[in-house]
Amino acid sequence: MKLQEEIKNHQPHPKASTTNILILGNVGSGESSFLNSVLSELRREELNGRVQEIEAVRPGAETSVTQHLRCHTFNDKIKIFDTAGFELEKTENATIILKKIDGEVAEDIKFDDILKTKSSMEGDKIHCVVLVISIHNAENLDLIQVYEELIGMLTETGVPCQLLVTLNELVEKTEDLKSLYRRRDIKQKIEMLANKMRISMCNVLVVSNYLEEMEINQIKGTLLLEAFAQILMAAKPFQERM
Ligand SMILES: Nc1nc2c(ncn2[C@@H]2O[C@H](COP(=O)(O)OP(=O)(O)OP(=O)(O)O)[C@@H](O)[C@H]2O)c(=O)[nH]1
Ligand SMILES: [Mg+2]
Repeated sequence: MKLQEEIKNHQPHPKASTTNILILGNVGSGESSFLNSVLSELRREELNGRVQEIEAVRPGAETSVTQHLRCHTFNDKIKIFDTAGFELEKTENATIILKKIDGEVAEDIKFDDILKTKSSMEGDKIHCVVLVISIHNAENLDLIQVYEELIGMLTETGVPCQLLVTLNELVEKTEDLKSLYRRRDIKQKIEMLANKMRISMCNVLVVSNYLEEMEINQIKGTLLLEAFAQILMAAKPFQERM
């Protein structure tokens, strides 16, 4: 309850009218699932605890299910931008998006249009980028290298970045989630990812998204809200420096 309240009461720094979060990752990493899961938690009273699929999600898709850059506003204070996941062979899409982050992104434009239009868009400055990766890619060195480059670019622009690791069915039984941070196998994989991507462990978050559940539950909910609260917190110092 406390976490949900904390997020509901979130106020951006006075220099920003909303806190703007961009979710980025490779196809199928769980970007839209994370958005759906977090919003289901935040809106749990009005949804009566049901899980809501706001953005479409599809297992095993090779090209991105999400086609447009889409903005979701929560409480008029938080904007979350869900993007089309990039394919490993086409990572220039992600790179170009990041290059523009210093500028702005706008809702509802087609992914390709973001790449074409440069300065004519009216949009929002991004205050934090959430890079999503699935733990099943923990050994995918090509992908890890791309993430490392993206993190490097973000560090250069000064935009805060959080790495969000989504779990898979092998490691996300309720019992596992209860003791998530005590599990050596998960911890090792995440530390290895952080190491290879050169991102501090304090900027790494782990969640298990709602997929087949009809209703939210406390164990997943706590992880999701903790992650989201940390994302909002990461955005603040950047807003202050704007
Ligand atoms: N087990 C498990 N599977 C997940 C989780 N998050 C995502 N997935 C799987 O990944 C699939 C794709 O998730 P999406 O949220 O659509 O991925 P996306 O990053 O938005 O992908 P695109 O929009 O296609 O670029 C889901 O249908 C699930 O099968 C998770 O936390 N746990
Ligand atoms: Mg998606």
